[in-house]
Amino acid sequence: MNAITHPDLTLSLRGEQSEVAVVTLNRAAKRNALNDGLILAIRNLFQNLPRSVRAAVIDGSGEHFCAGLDLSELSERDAGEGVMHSRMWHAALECVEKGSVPVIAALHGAVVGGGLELASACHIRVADETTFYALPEGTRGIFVGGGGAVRIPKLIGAARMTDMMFTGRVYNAADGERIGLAQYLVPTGTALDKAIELATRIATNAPMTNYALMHALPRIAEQPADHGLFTEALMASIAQSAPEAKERVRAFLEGKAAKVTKE
Ligand code: 1HE
Repeated sequence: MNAITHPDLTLSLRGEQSEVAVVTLNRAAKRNALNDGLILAIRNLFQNLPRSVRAAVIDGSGEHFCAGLDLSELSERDAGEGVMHSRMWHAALECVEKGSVPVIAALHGAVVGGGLELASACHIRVADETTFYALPEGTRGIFVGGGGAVRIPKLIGAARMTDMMFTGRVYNAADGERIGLAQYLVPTGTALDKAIELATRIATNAPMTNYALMHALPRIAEQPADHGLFTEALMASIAQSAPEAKERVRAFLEGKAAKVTKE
């Protein structure tokens, strides 16, 4: 075990240049419920990914991706500690969403509560047919605290999230993809392979393009249109002036780069 791993959070490097990190929640006996140690380990790992890594995948061991907050720790906290706890989750998931590399969630089984909050901090979600989504916080007398109130409405709209929390509604894999909880729906048992395939492809992009997608696009989307258009112009200019961008465009003009083709 090196300094960035934890008994419940394993890291394996894939690809010819170790460019893809596969991060696995490894607490299957508790359905990968996220206790404080695991949340701090996620933060530490995403802050300290090896330099070779250009894209990452998060998956869960066992039958489920993640059962959310470890409820056995909840009763120990008073109100002030609850605020600090939620802020700890925010800091950790911020390291996933606005860290150094794009992150893909490979989903199966339960993606519930804080598990959905973790998945929604990733840039792409790939779900297999066993996946189901819920926010049981509503029926457990609590509220989301891991950034879900900010990120989940951006995926599915506030109305659907409100319904999920009011009623305990569970979305299956097909409906989850239809409403935007996942961008890909794949056969049972293949989410990790698909996520690694996507990560491997994303790792070949120009780093400045990936950086712009992770750090500029979400901010532009929250800016007033006039500010967003201005930020877009700055970001576009920075990205296209990188030597790698010029090489890629030249390769296309010389007939050496792939065309866009129908699937
Ligand atoms: C847990 C947790 C957990 C399982 N905290 N221990 N999340 C929830 O409300 C979801 C609660 N979990 C479930 O509904 C189910 O466990 C699952 C649908 C995810 C899986 O069902 P199943 O039948 O495969 O497993 P199980 O038998 O329910 O659970 C196996 C063990 O994991 C069992 O412990 P054991 O010692 O009796 O074997 C469970 O107690 C344990 N376990 N889930 C603690 N969540 C930042 S705020 C976020 C707020 C939230 O995320 S609230 C939503 C919490």
